[in-house]
Amino acid sequence: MGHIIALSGGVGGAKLAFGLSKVLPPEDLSVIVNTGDDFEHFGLPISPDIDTLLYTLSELNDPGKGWGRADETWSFLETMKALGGEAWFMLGDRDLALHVFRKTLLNAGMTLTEAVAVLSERLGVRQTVLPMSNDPVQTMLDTDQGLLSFQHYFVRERTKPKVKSVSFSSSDAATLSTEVRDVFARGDLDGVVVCPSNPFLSIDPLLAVPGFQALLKGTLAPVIAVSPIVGGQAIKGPTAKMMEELGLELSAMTVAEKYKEFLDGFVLDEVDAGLEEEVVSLGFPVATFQTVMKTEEDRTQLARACLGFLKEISASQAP
Ligand code: FO1
Repeated sequence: MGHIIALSGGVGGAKLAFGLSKVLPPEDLSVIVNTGDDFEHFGLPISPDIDTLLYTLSELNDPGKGWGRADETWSFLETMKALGGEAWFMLGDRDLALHVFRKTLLNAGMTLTEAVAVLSERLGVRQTVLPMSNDPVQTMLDTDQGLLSFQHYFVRERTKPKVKSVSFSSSDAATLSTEVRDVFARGDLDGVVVCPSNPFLSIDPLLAVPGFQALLKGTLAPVIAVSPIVGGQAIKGPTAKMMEELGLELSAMTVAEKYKEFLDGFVLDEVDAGLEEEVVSLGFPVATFQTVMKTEEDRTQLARACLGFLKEISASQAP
């Protein structure tokens, strides 16, 4: 197998990226990550999904929460609370050091991609973790309580506001980084896997960066996606509530339709085998695997299955 690109949001996507990291040589995996959830807090740039990938791939992550570090302490947050400062966003002490360090790298003139490369190296991550763009793109939710940025909606307001629409501020002005272009241009690129992340909150920001969809449509390597919706239920996060509010059918078929322009294959969970015919009618092959990843074994098994599916698609497309 040559090089593989994974597209990921935070916790759900990181599970499959972790599985891929266990079955591929580290130099053969690049993960392009959503930065629409990024925001500034206490004057620090926070990149939650990038950090979830860094902590997951370095195995420093808190497996319970899925984000943040396992060996965390909370003195900073407790002190902030005691002072009457903002304490709704759980910044752990060790995590805080990473944010401060990232800020010093950015202040020194590095792009976000360069700063993430330094953080990867320091944390012992040997795979390539790439922000979707070096330019700021913010996921904004128009809700019954006004316009909210992602972390304000998701963490501060605990997804309670009713979502009317989702948009990505400044996405028109964002550009693809050289590193993202380069990884798609690799001659040994053997596949792209859209991880089971929220299509509307985690993958759409990537697709909103001008030129990103053209990379997915233009690559000769097969592009597959793993459904984050299993049995009509979202695996994680606010997907289900939000899709309902936006009037979208909570089905893997909605996801397949959304991605159909650039897909060469779609992965359904075993429980959704009944949808196979309907998805195939969109014009690409469908594979049915166990996609719910509770254990490390589940993650590596799904990763292997996805790589096998990519190989099958490539073989069927060969002249
Ligand atoms: N998610 C929460 O639900 N509550 C938090 O307080 C929180 C803090 C946090 C701090 C650093 C970090 O890297 C991630 C953090 N997350 C938190 C996760 C974050 O909101 C992610 O954007 C979501 O999990 C969506 O991917």
